[in-house]
Amino acid sequence: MKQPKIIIVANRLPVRVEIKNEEWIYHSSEGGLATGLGSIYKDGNNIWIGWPGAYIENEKIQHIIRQDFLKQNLYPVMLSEYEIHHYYDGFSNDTLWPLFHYFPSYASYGRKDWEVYQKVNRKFAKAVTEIADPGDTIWIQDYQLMLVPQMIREAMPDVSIGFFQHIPFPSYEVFRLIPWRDQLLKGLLGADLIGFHTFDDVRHFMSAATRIVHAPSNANELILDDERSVIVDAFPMGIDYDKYRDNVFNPKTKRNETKLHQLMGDRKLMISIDRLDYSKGIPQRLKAYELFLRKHPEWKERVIFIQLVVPSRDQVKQYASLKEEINRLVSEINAKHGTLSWQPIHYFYRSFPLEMLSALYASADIALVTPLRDGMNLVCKEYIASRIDKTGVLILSEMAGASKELYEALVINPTNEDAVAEAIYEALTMPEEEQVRRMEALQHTVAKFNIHHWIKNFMDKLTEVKLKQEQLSTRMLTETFKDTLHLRYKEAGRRLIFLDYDGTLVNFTPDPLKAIPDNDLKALLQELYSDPHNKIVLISGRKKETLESWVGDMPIDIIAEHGAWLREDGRPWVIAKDLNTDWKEEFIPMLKQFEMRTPGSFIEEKDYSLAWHYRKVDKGLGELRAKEMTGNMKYAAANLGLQLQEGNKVIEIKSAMINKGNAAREWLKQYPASFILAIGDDYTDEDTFKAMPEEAVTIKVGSGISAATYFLKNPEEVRSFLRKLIGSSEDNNQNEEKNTALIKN
Ligand code: GDG
Repeated sequence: MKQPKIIIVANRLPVRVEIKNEEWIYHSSEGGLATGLGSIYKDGNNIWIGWPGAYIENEKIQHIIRQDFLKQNLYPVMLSEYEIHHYYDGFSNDTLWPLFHYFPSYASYGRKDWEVYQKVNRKFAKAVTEIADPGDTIWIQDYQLMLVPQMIREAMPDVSIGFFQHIPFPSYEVFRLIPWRDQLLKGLLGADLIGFHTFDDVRHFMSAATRIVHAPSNANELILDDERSVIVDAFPMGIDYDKYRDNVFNPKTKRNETKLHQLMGDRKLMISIDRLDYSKGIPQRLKAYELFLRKHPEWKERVIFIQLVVPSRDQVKQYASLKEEINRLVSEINAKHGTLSWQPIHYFYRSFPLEMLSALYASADIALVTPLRDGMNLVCKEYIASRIDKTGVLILSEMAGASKELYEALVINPTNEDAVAEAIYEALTMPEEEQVRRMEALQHTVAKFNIHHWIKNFMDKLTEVKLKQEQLSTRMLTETFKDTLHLRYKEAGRRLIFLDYDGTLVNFTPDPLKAIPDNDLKALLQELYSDPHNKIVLISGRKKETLESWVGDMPIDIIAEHGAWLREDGRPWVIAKDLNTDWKEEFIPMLKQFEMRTPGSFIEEKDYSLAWHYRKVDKGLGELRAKEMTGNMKYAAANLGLQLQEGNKVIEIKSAMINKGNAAREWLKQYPASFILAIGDDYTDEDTFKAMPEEAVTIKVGSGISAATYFLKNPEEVRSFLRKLIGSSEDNNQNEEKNTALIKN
C-alpha cells in the first residue's frame, strides 16, 4: 500500500520561476510559510501545489518546468494572465481582501472575477485530485482558494482536508455583503478542520456559518447535513524563531548594522515595515508620529523613524492613491520638522534583503506596528526574535491578530493618534529594566509558539478530527448490523420499542403544531403495533392532547410530557405521580418577560411543566436569552424541586422527579421483553437511553455525545431502519398508496 502523503495547496509555490527571452531561473521564497512548511513538503512523497509566479504559454517550456518542479516535490498549476487578473487581482484582492479587512467601500463585486475565481479554484482542486490518494492529508492555504475544500470533498469524500485562512474572517454583517457568500462558505465547509489566527475570527466564522447554512453547532463544531462534523479553531501562526535570531549574527547583517549606527549616531531608532496596503494604517501612523513631535518637541533631533514600504499592487487605484498620500505626508512632516542635520522620517519604497531587515530589527529601539486590521502580523514577531540583548519596545495595534498573544507590548488603537503618540513617548522613555522584563516575556511566547509549533498543532488537530469522525462512523448503524438486528427482532418472543417523536420519527418544523404524522409514518406505526409480539411506546415531551389528537386512535402506549402523563393501549390517561403545580404561578410571569423581549419565542403551558420555545427566534438571540433564562432561574427552580431542562431550541421547567427515563423504567418492569429498542434525538432522550438494560439497542438520531450505542442520521433513516427491522418490503410510495386507500375506506 502507498504511504499516505501530505499535499499543501497554496496560491503560490515556494519557488518562483522567472522567464526572460525563453530562458528561466528559479527563485526560492524566504517567506515564513515557505520556510515553515519546507519541513513538510520536501519530505518523502509529500508535495506542494501552487502557481509558479509566471505566465508560461510555450508548452515545451511548460513541460520542462513541470519536470524540474516535480523533482523538488512541487506541482505547478499553470495560470494565464487573464486568469490571474480576474481570480487574484480581481476576486481575491478587490473583493475578499477589502471586505475581510473591514474596508467594504473599497470592495468591488465583479461577476467576471467571481466566474474566473471559481474556474481557477476548480483547476487547483483538479490538480489535487490528480495526485491525491485516499488516506492522504490535504492542507489548503488562504482566501484565494476558499472553494477548493468542497470541490475536493465531492471528488474524494473520505480524504482529510484542512484549510487555514491567513487574513481575518470578518463579522457576519460584513461577510453577508458578498453576493456569493453562500457558495464561499459551503466551499470552506468541505474541509474537516478550518483554522484562523484568532478566536475572534473563529467566532465570526461560526456566526456566519450557522446563519448561512443553518448547521447545528456546539462551541466550535458544525454538523453538516451529511453528519460530517467540521471543527473550526484558532491556530495563531508563529515565525521561524531560530532563523531570525541566527540572522542577526550573519556578517552581512552586521555590516548593515554598522551603517545604520553611523546614520543614527546617538539618536534612538524607530522602525515600521509593511507591504503597501491600506489595511496597514501607514498614513494614520505618520500623522501620529507628527503629533508626537508636536507634543514632545524635546525629542526632535533625538529620534529617527525609518519607514519601509514594500511595493505591492500599486497599479490598482486605491494603492496608487495610498502611495501618493504617504509620499505627501512624509514630505510634509520632513519639511515641517526637519533641520539641516536631522530628517524625522527616512522613507523607502522598495524591498530589502533579509540581512537589511535583520539589521533594522537588531538596531531599532522601537518597532511601531499599527495596522488598522491584520490577520496576524509577523513583522512584530520577527522584531522580537531579533532582540538579542532583550531591550527594545514593541508598539502594537490591537487590530493585529498578534495582539491577542503579545500582552507585554504597548497595545494601542491605531486610529487614536493621541494614544499612538503617547505610546511612542512611553517607549522612548521606558527604563531599560522594564524593556527587558517585557521583551523576555515576549521572546518566551514567540519562541514557544513558533512556526513549527503552528504546523504541528494544526496537523495534530486535523488527525484528531478525522479520528473522531471515524469513531463516529463506526457507531453509525451499518446495513450489515441492521440485518443482524432484523434476525434478533424476528427471533424475539416479546419486544418493547420506545420511540421519541420530534426529531426522531418526524423532522423539526418551525411551528411545532405542524409536525403532524404523515401517512407514511402512520402506516409504519400500524405495521409495528399490528404485530402481537410488539409493545410500542411513544415517549415524548409533548402535551397529551396533541399526541392524543395525532395518534390517539392507535393501540399504542404513550408517555406524554416527559412522563407526567401515561396512556396504555388506548385506555384513559393517568398521572404518573400526583404532582404539585403551584410553582407555575411564580414562573409564568418570568417566562412572559422573556417572551415579550424575544420576538418569535412563545410559552407552552403543559399540565405539569412550562416550556419556552425559541426555534423561530433570530439566530444567536434565542441562545443568548436561553442562557440568561437558565442563569436567572436555576436557583429558584432547584429550591422548588424543579429542573430546567434544555432541549432542542426549548427550555422546559418541570418537576425533577419527572423524566423519560423514570417513565421508561416502569414499562421495563411491567413488560419484560427479549428485544428492547429505544430511539431518540435530544437531551431528554438521554434519560431513556440510560434507563435501558445493557442488552437493549439504543439509537441516537443525529450526532454528538450520547449514552446511546448507535447513531442514525435523521428521521428518514429511522423510518427506513424500522422498516428493515420488521422486514417490511414496502417502500414509501407503496405506503402512500395503501394509506390513501385506508383513508378512503
Ligand atoms: C498575511 C496576513 C499574516 C516585509 N518586507 C520585506 C520582507 N517582508 C516580510 C516580513 C514578513 C512578511 O514580509 C510580512 O508578513 P505580515 O504577516 O506582516 O503581513 P502579510 O504579508 O500581509 O501576510 C498577515 C500573514 O499572512 C501570515 O499568516 O500575519 O496578517 O496579512 O515576514 O519580514 N521580507 C524581505 N524584504 C522586505 O523588504 N526579505
